Amino acid sequence: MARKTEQSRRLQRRAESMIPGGVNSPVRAFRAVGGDPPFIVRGKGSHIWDADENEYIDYIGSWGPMILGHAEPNVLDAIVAAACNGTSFGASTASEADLAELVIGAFPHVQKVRFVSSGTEATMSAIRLARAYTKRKYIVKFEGCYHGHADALLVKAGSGVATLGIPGSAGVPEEFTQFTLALPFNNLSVVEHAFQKFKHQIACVIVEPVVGNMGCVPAADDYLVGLRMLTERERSVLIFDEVMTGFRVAFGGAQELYNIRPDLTTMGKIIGGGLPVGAYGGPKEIMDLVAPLGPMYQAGTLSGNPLAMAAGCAMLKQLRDRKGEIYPRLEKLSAALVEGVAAAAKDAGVALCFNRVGSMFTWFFQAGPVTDWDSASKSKTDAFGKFFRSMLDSGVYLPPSQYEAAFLGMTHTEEDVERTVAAAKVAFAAVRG
Ligand code: KE4
Repeated sequence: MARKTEQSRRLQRRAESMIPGGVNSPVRAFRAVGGDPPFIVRGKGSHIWDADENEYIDYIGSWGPMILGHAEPNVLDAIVAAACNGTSFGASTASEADLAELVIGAFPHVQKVRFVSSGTEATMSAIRLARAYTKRKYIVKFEGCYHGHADALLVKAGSGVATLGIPGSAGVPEEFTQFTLALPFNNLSVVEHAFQKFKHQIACVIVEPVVGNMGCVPAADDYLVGLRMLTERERSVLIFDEVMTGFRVAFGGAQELYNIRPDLTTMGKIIGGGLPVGAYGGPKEIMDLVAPLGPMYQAGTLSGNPLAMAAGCAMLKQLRDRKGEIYPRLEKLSAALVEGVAAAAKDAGVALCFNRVGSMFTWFFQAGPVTDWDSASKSKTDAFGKFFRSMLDSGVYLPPSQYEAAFLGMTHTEEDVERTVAAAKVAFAAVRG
């Protein structure tokens, strides 16, 4: 039965008249997959419903935060209780240290943490802090990694290695990216080369320790260890951008999973329980440079907002208290889902590979392997678009881009997985056309 879309189309037209593209974040506009985006009216557990009363199994989960499912009762209760006391004071509340304690308890390499309102603010601030700490200008990021939309990070990789970043967005002057090196991911020799070329000038290396933003791409064996050794030797700050991986791939994030000590860690998504929270943290030696203690300035009207802190605390307390149950369950059900769909592709003769770390994963429409942006970008995005639209019509809501990670949460069920694999069989037939 064709999915009804009349109400969502009406809402899209209304939104477009007042909001660029009708969306407050570009990926939501479905430009990469075509068709009209459903307007969501509610979520519960692993399911969401749109304005035309279509029901979907949701594998976006707000791009990561919904690891315990939508409308999680403890998170809702915490938000309501906090809201009854007021929504924001611009003054300190105990809830900020409550959340800080939970974050630091999960991330032993974080001695102090500062809360902001988005992952973008977290990474922007961490980079400023790394520059303040090292008194150096250059930064290294990797192709296919996304760390939010701060000017210095909106760069296209330069051609060849160790060339300076080229602005990746209108409105970003080349002066703002002239100190940004955009290098291929999963290649240590180009990082070594950059440190030789810019000796004692590189303030930090920022990396998604499991990349989610070119689709899910894990680090090659010893890659993260290699980055740690190089940055240690060169006295450059290693920043693990754990906005997506924090509390996702393990309770203590990728740094727990791979047993690597970064210098600074950025977080977001899950730590806000679905409300706007970002964070950056690390050793006191570095964090005490942050105003008002030190000379590195960063501020925010709604930083540490009491409702967001309450939601984050309710989320992290459950992950802490149930981690022995939660992470093995996510691992098991995610493996069943990802491998079930891959088997359906094989049966249908559709070229597909996948990467998965815990409950974040991506199916790539190509034979693979996908280990960096160069290989990821060889995916057949038209085939992905056909797959995506067929899955949506079957009631399965996937990230609307080949180059995004999907997420499974604690409220997804074996029945959800069975229905998703069944829908994939239909979708692969559509892809085969
Ligand atoms: P926000 O500013 O969107 O809260 O966080 C930026 C960010 C930083 N670091 C990593 C590793 C991230 O994945 C993100 C944001 N992730 C995207 C998903 N690809 C958010 C979705 C969107 O842009 O709408």
